[in-house]
Amino acid sequence: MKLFIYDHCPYCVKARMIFGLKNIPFTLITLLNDDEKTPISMIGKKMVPILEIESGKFMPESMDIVQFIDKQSSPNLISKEEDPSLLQILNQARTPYYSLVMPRWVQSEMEEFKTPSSRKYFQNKKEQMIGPFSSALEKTKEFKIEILAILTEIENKITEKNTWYLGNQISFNDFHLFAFLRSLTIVKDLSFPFKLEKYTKYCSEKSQIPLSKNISI
Ligand SMILES: N[C@@H](CCC(=O)N[C@@H](CS)C(=O)NCC(=O)O)C(=O)O
Repeated sequence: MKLFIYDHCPYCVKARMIFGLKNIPFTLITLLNDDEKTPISMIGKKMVPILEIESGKFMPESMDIVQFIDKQSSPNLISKEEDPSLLQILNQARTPYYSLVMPRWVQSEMEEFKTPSSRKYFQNKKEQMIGPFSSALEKTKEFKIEILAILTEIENKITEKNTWYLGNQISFNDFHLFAFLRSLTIVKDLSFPFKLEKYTKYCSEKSQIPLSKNISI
């Protein structure tokens, strides 16, 4: 099976996680960010992740991919349980989160940004969402303070002896939370609270997804 992704994409992290957790071999293909033709030819729109189940048979939507792959082999690992209060926190974090990560993603060495046109495409598109990247970078200090308050709120919801968000059972919560945390690992000098730091490293190891490299801004 082939999984088409962007390295920065948190939804792609969710889809990648299930392969690593279940140790299922797959081919990871990173598309250029300005390649509209390939995803549109597969699923009719420009969106990743896309799973190619077999030649010419495609599946979009991260959590559908997670459930599909989980069902392919026993044991089925994933509980569909979602904590509404966690989802609410992650949703409320959108402005500081995107403002911190987007201007950094585009300056990173991630494969989807290896051409000038792919970087330009991303910046044009996402500046319509969050405003000029230069302004977001100037407000780094304020956004870090906001995101640290959010991380502390999440820190207070997890218990040190638990492996996963809900305890010993991995659930949808872990996909949403690790995808969010992994993105933030690109931000220089943003230290996570103790339990979250441990949790992030654990998820990275179990799902075989490296954390992002800090970039120097
Ligand atoms: N609901 C979809 C959302 C996927 C999504 O929004 N992917 C983003 C990348 S993070 C995308 O492909 N956006 C189009 C673009 O960046 O041009 C899922 O869960 O897979």
